[in-house]
Amino acid sequence: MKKILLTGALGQIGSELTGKMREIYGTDNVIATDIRQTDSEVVTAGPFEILDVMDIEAMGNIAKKYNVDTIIHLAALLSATAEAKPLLAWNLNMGGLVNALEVSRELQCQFFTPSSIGAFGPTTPKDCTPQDTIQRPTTMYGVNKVAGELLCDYYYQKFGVDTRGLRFPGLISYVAPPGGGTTDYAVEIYYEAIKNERYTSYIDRGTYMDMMYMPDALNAIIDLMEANPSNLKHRNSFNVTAMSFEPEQIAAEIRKHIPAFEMEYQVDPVRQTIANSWPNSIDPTAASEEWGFKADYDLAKMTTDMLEKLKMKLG
Ligand code: VAH
Repeated sequence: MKKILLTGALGQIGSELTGKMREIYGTDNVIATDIRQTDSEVVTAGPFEILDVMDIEAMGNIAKKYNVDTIIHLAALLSATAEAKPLLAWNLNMGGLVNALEVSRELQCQFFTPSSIGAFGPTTPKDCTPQDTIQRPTTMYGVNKVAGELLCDYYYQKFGVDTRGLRFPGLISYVAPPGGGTTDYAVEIYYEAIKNERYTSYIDRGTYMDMMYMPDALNAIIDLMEANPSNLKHRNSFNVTAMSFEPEQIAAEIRKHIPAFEMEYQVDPVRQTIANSWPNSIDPTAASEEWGFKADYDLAKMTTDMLEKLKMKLG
């Protein structure tokens, strides 16, 4: 049975991936770590350790203590925060990654870390962006993601570490709010629609970005990590997406449930510039062909579920 260590387990992905992995692999086989502790089920329902991913010795000690064979490295700063604090982002996103890769190499662990559509830049083909194409991002986050993809491929080729990754689009979830991302508007809008029946978007109308509902993201991570390695022509990282939309489209979908919903715009130039540098839509064919990737949620199905779950969560 797998023994899995997650870093950044209290983040947007980790908050849900931890529970799902504990359901599949057994609670005691999934060790959650994060730099802070909360009263979340991630902490209270199974093995949890405080870990600063910049401390390679502490990471190695935890991995050896639980005899892990898989590392899911999620701890990182997202695009908007990284753009505000580029040096911190370089040090944390790259320093944490190389530490996790080194521990994986030493203990012969299977390894996963997410990349992002942020790994593409203004010179990348914007529509149906291919799996293999130009990657000249103009953000620190994008530089981190491209360097991370190359580093993970290097650790596979040079040291035989079974590294795998996914270029995630914007992820939408109702459990843990995202923090510091550019696509966060597509999460905030649902909360504001229920609380105030209105939302002021910091991303301009007409700005298309790839998105995915969290259940599809969790399934993609697990399916990729369980995939037969002999079928993988790529590893770091696979394009995956479920939909591409612009703010007016998600607003129109919400109005099917909340007819009075109103959308306004107060564009944030920093996050708009980041969004403009990313693709309008990416091509997930390689993921589908090599390990059977398939998304279940489109905008309509996601909106129905998000509003239903948030109405319960927000009471
Ligand atoms: C961000 N949610 O906005 C992340 C993600 C594609 C976007 O990488 O930074």
